[in-house]
Amino acid sequence: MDYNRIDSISRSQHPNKQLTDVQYGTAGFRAKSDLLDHVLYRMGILTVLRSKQKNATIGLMITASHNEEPDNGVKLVDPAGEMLDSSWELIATELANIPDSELVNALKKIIKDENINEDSPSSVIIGRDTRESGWSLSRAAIDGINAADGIIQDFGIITTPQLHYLVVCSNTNGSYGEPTVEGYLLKLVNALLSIKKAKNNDLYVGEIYLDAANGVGAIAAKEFQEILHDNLSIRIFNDGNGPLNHKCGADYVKVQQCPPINSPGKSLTRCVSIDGDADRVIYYYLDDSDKFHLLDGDRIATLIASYLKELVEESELKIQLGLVQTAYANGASTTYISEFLKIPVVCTETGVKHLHHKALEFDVGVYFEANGHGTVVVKDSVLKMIRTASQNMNLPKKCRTASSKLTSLIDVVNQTVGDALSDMLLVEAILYVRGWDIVTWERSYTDLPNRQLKVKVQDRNVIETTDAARKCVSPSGLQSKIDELVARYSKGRAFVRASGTEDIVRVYAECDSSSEVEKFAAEVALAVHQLAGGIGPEPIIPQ
Ligand code: G16
Repeated sequence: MDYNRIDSISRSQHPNKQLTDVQYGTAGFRAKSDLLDHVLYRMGILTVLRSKQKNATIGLMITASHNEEPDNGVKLVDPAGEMLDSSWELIATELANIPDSELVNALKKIIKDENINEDSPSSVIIGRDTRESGWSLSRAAIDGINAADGIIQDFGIITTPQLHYLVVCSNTNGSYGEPTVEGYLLKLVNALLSIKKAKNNDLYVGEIYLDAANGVGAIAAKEFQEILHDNLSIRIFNDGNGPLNHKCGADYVKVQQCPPINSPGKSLTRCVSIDGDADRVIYYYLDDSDKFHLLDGDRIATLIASYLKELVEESELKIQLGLVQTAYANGASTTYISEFLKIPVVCTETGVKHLHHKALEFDVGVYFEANGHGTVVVKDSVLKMIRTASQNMNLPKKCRTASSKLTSLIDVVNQTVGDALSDMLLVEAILYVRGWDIVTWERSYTDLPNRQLKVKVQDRNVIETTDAARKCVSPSGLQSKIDELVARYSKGRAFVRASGTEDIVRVYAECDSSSEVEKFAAEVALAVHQLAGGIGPEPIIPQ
């Protein structure tokens, strides 16, 4: 590599002004966009090194996902479509923060420590969401990739899950799918249409209203609609004419527990909200009395897992099914999964990178965060077994048919990462085959009332947790205060953790009383404010 060139471009065009340190968090770097130029240049170089080390294509996605427009960020994607390995997250953080004068030596050290052959080829796929700052940040990443002599495929504005799909297709010689956006759209739509033969079925009506968070998902949803024709009508709103993720999108609807701006007022309409880069999805509707009902990631996970379980049993194949959640999962969903569905369920830390890896331990692993981020992963050997069984004429017809239905269902899934639009098509497929409307779907269990709050503190890193974020070990005294509050509420549960995508501490509380849950959450938030260096006004406890 030409280190002089790397150094001179760094100093002249993408200097580290050392305004503030950035960290590779829950899903990459995320900060105000004007702090990120040098980070993107350096991540461009780092992806080239990672590509040389893995001898495979690496992905670089410029997005701040659910955050509002002034933020931006970057997620790096490893060869199998998974998030960057955690050991490289540390390398990335160090590289992003060092002064310009140390850049070349830091790169040489990475090459030595990681045993990278500088002469290996390298290839990087890049994409960005619709944020205005995305274009110049993508130029910075491209400068970094070029400076390190990497080969670039720039797909411009695409969704995060499309980028993950493209990386996997490139690394599997097309066996997962064609490495183009069109290949992605056709793969998912064809799989859906092999299941869904008509627009309506019993209570199921093939029409949904989609809140696209004014983000890139609106573009992808329009492309889906063009090839879905009238098999599914997607009525898109918040399609890019308003501010990104502002009073709309999956995160807003989930956390505020209310419809997004511009939502149709019609009762019992099946509505879907996705986030700014289209990797999260939740459903909601208003009932006859205009009461808001949320069907979040837990609900989507249970719908998918219960249908998969039914098909696995019918196929008589020996397949171990499992479900992965985080501490944010509603307690009622976890009880329903373990006691009614009788599917093994495990809890991991927040962040799809944690859930994805845990899900890979099952033959078929369904993972979902309550915020709507999730997918299904299937072991290659298991997929092969299912496909073979679907064509084995020696098996009873019932078993063959179930295997064949399993194959089609798995094809609707973007296994590479949580994908709002693929998940939405999967939900639509299951509701269709079951002949369910959204009310029937919701009947499976009743959520415990819950509330999430954000607390601003001087330094969110003072919050340290263990046990998949369910216990707080620092600052001292905070967990015992939380335990004391939890004990006051029937079916009470609460935890706090530092966000890895926003400069805040998150608070979650649930209990069996909707009239008390706001008070409960505010009390926990107040404890954080008092014991963890809160700034700004103290949370107000409702009377
Ligand atoms: C990212 C991660 C998710 C995580 C979310 C919130 O989502 O991919 O796994 O749940 O951040 O993380 P935190 O609570 O640490 O802020 P997205 O959609 O913003 O990329």
